[in-house]
Amino acid sequence: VPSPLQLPISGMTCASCVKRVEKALRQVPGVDEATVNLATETATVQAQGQAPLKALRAAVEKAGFSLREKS
Ligand code: 9UX
Repeated sequence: VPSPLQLPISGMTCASCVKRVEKALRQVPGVDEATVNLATETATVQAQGQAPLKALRAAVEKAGFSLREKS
């Protein structure tokens, strides 16, 4: 997965949601930084080498949100 990666996130409605998603993404191995824009519902993830999309998705879902594939 190329970095930085833009991930559309569904289900966030407040600043606390944003922080939860950022924290979850930052805990994925290989992720250097993750920031979430609530207005655009997009996470920007900086990762070294391969941060597997599967792991990023799992982290987002574990935090209680969902990830939409960009089509
Ligand atoms: Mo506040 Mo965000 O309950 O889910 S954390 S809306």
